[in-house]
Amino acid sequence: MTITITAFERSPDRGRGLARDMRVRWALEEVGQPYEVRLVSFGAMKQTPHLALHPFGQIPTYEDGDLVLFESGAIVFDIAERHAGLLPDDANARARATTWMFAALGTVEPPIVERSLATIIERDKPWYAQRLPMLDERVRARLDELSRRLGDADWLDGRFSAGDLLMVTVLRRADALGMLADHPNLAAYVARAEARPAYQRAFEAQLAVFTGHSPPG
Ligand code: GTB
Repeated sequence: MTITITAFERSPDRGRGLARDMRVRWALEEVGQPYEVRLVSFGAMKQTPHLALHPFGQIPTYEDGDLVLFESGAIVFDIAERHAGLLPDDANARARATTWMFAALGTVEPPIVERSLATIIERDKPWYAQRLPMLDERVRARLDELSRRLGDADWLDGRFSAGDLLMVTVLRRADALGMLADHPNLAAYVARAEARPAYQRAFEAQLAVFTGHSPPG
């Protein structure tokens, strides 16, 4: 049974790989699992067939035989648990990699998403100009802390793991806001991850949805 995921029929990011199907595609590419993509419109996302897969009417979803999952973090975790390549075998190293997965989604992603949404949703509100510096500061503080911890290491804890995969997808959203410029080690970390062949295959596949051209190969 082929794995099927869902993604935006028309992603508002215009193929920049910022929507959360990107992390699922990338995880599947890292572990060498083929997958199919069902594209959904904003309307279809909120209707019964899709709501049966995703209670909140969002993408991505993940179907593998009888198994249906939503929440990109849980999907990446399940892929990493079932297939070699994204989590270390050693129990302690595995727990640390899992910790970085939670840190990416629970601690680093929220201020970046809030900052990102403010520019989209609140730009015309009277409080926008006053609120923006506070939102920027929250992102900057997290990036400072993460940058200090990463230092000059290639990855967050030894070898590349699902923790790095999620963290990089989160940082790419900060990069799209121009917020990695003050943290060259984080920018280099993102570039290192983006150079991975699995990342590039995933990126090309989601870009092909936007351009309408098949990905190379
Ligand atoms: N916590 C969930 C998860 O991790 O899977 C969040 C899923 C989620 O937010 N999905 C978004 C969605 O379906 C798409 S990724 N939104 C439609 C809706 O809620 O009605 C978020 C996203 C959207 C657009 C950009 N962009 O244009 O840059 C980036 C990220």
